[in-house]
Amino acid sequence: MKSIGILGVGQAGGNIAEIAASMGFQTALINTNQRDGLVNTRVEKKYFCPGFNGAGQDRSIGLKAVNENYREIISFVQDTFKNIKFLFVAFSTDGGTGSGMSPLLIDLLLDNLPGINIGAIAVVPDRNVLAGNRINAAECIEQISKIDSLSSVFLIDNDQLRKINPQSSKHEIYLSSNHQAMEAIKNVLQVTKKSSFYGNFDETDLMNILGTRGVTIITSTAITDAKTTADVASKIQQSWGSSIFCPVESAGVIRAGIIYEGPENMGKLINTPSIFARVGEPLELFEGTYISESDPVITTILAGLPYPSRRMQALEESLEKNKERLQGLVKKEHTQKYESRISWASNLKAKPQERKSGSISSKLSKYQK
Ligand SMILES: Nc1nc2c(ncn2[C@@H]2O[C@H](COP(=O)(O)OP(=O)(O)OP(=O)(O)O)[C@@H](O)[C@H]2O)c(=O)[nH]1
Ligand SMILES: [Mg+2]
Repeated sequence: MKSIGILGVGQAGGNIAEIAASMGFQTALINTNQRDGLVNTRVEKKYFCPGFNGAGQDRSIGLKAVNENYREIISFVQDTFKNIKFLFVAFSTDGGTGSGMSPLLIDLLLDNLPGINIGAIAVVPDRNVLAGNRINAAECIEQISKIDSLSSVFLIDNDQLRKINPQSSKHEIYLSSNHQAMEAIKNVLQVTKKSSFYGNFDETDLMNILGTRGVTIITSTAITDAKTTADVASKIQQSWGSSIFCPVESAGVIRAGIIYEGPENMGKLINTPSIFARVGEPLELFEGTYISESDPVITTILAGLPYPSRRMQALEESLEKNKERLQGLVKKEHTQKYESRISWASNLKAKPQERKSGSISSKLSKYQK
């Protein structure tokens, strides 16, 4: 895991870095809030922006934190990660710290980490988040998508688990999504360490794929029950829609990897044209075949995909639908006041008695019989 580093920004980023640290990746985290970052005990290197106490879902505060501390942050990242080939910046798109800091931070790191590819692991929120979070996510993803030299962007879709488990707690969803996403990256990196008689998928192949600009996904599927090449292709295509990443929506894969692990006979059912029929054949394909007696599993990596516009539309739709109401809420914030209908009644309120001081002799004579 030494060649890939994970830099978490904000709470979600720190949690992803925590899992990555337990898997042996080099990790670090940045936050505007010490209390959030301190819980990620497995991440050894931490930078807390001085003078901040969280960003309270305000992206402009995250941005300010980078503006005020970018020199220290860049040196922190340069000093922390040693001999890595790839750095992933991990963050959620709908909070304030990670979402506000990461686009500018990534852009600055691209100029200051020569020879290291930079990618992103960005969390897209689930269906239950409110308008403010949706606005943050849309703004952040737009900014990320416009960064010129940025390599693979993995979009962790919290809604993928929410869909299947509407009753799950946030904590369960977060933990499981973080785990599945890092597990996917760890697995392909581990494959590059194996050797095969039939075709290796090596680290250069992986770095080639991950170095592609655009959205990347990694998915695995067991093909134990498959009988034909069409069965295998359909299993793989299903995995592109049901992984932890935003489902693949449209054609346009630029670089791809196909890794087969399992018995030799099942490997024969892999037919590249039918696998890519839906998304178009990539410019380059890197393959690996690892024969073993374990259950047959196919892992695919698709890179250079377009941003998922339907998924983003689902996120933005509820804002569009509620445009007037939301604009009304904002206006109301600054104009609203309460007028009491019983202001006349204030006069009824008891007034403190005034104590009039009289002379002693007049009081004495008042009681005289
Ligand atoms: N997958 C995943 N999503 C998370 C996790 N933690 C938070 N989220 C998502 O991130 C959003 C909240 O963002 P945070 O990462 O807590 O925000 P932050 O970057 O710390 O920014 P502020 O708290 O506003 O300072 C939630 O609505 C979720 O969508 C996590 O560990 N895993
Ligand atoms: Mg936070």
